[in-house]
Amino acid sequence: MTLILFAAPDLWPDYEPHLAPALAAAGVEAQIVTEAPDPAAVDYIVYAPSAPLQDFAPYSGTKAVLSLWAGVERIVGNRSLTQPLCRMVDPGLTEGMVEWVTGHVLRHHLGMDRHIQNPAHLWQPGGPPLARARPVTVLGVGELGLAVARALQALNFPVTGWSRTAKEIPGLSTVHGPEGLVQALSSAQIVVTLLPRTPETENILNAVSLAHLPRGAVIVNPGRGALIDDDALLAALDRGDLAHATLDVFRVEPLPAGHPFWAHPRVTVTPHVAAATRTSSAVQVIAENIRRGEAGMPFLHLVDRSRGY
Ligand code: NDP
Ligand code: OXD
Repeated sequence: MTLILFAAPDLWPDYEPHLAPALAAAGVEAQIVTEAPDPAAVDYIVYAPSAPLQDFAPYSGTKAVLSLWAGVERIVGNRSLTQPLCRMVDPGLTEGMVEWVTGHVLRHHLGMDRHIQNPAHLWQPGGPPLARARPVTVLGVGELGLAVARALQALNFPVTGWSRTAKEIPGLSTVHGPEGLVQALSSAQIVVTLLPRTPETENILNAVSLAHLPRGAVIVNPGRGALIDDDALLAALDRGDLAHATLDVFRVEPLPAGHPFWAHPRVTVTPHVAAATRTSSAVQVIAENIRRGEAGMPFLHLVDRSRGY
């Protein structure tokens, strides 16, 4: 079977030493290539959105496209892509996301900035409440949101999770749908957005929904930039309705120089670094999916085109 990697050229040296052994360990005999003179003979495409490939039609014999990214909004609507599309669910990526979110939530919960940025060397007594008194809402309780919710719960934050469909998750308070969103935001002092970008989630945090948050709430967005209406967010920050927004993802990346987020005193910009796909664990996921494909078993992490994630 032939596998082709379509990604930025600098990713190949990362993947090459790991992919072949992972496939061999999964019992799959593979020829790994970066160029295909006969696209119809390619069995699997490992794909990152940074790759120039946009026309999947010539890959008529391809059994699956395996995304290196968790978020698939840049590829899911591609009409030439008729092959099954699997997104990345990588334990290493999840671990990274848990660390990033926990760090940024703790920064705001503990009020760390007050002491780190203290040029006048003021002695500022008064500590934060315990985490048990700081309700957190996680928008999206899929692979990443649920792991984040569990980590925050382990620190005693009361966590509410919001999803599209109703969920019974032991020990986690969950709500769903539009009414659930109002409920989830109304009590949240910190909101973490881990939703995919779809037509339904675009601008889910807008002037109306943001107004449900208690004054002084904080937003931490490692999901996608388009989940938030930028202007509504800036207005809420300027009024002091929101205390801070920590943003990892943006409508345009890199965030253009001069964008108001860069200089806003209540915004922290991080450059889409919340959680990277980790080569050593991701190749295991790819190999397992190819093993399944070759054995005629259903693929893991299949994207539902109608939902967009
Ligand atoms: P999943 O598909 O596992 O989870 C998505 C969650 O969002 C599910 O709980 C789903 O609900 C919920 N959801 C989707 N649409 C709606 C809606 N309309 N209303 C309410 N809830 C909705 O995705 P992951 O957890 O793996 O990833 C989430 C996102 O994180 C990715 O799509 C990507 O954008 C982002 N990401 C960012 C990274 C970074 O470095 N900044 C790295 C990796 C991912 P339900 O359970 O009902 O289906
Ligand atoms: C992803 C991301 O979706 O890095 O994997 O944002």
